[in-house]
Amino acid sequence: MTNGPSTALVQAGTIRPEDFGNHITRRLSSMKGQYLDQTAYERMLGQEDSLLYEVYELLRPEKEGELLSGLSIVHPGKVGNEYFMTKGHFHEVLETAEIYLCLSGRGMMVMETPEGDWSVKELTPGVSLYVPPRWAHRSVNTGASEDLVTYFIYPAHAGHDYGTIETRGFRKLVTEGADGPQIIDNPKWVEAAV
Ligand code: PAN
Ligand code: ZN
Repeated sequence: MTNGPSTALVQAGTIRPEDFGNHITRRLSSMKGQYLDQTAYERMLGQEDSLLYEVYELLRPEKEGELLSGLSIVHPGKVGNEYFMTKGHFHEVLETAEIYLCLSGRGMMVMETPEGDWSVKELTPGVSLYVPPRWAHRSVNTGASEDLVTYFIYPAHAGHDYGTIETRGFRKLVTEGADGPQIIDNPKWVEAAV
């Protein structure tokens, strides 16, 4: 597991850890209710509150006109059959987009809109992904042993709505099947109250 931004980047000298003002770490305990296999989740948590992912972000004023950018690093692992993933969110200002560039590792971006559209796109090194306004997004590390490292840029005033996903979940989940990663319906997905 890495303790900082991907070594490739650091060696290239393009992005240095000291450039980032914000370092966010998310552990298993912050993902309560998000993984399908609750028994596996509780069992894992009883052993260790594992580090699932980290975000390094450049500190800029959170106002219109500014951009926030940084690295998202999802570590490899699974809870039951479900891969380590980010919490995922809508932007509080729903009409704001985001660009992701996959730097290393392998994974998927799970996305959906409040209107019911969904999409899952593969992330491999060099893939650039445009997340349009209104689309919630979550990155999933489907690699066996490598970190999934992405570089992201989004409008600084976007804000994060985590509550909607915490309550409802995503419509689709990515689990390990017999032939590798598979997209399944989330049986626990909750339709929004009208
Ligand atoms: C990213 C995400 C980052 C971590 O910077 O915040 O990948 O995911 P969660 O925020 O869902 O925990 C982004 O999409 N910012 O808007
Ligand atoms: Zn976002």
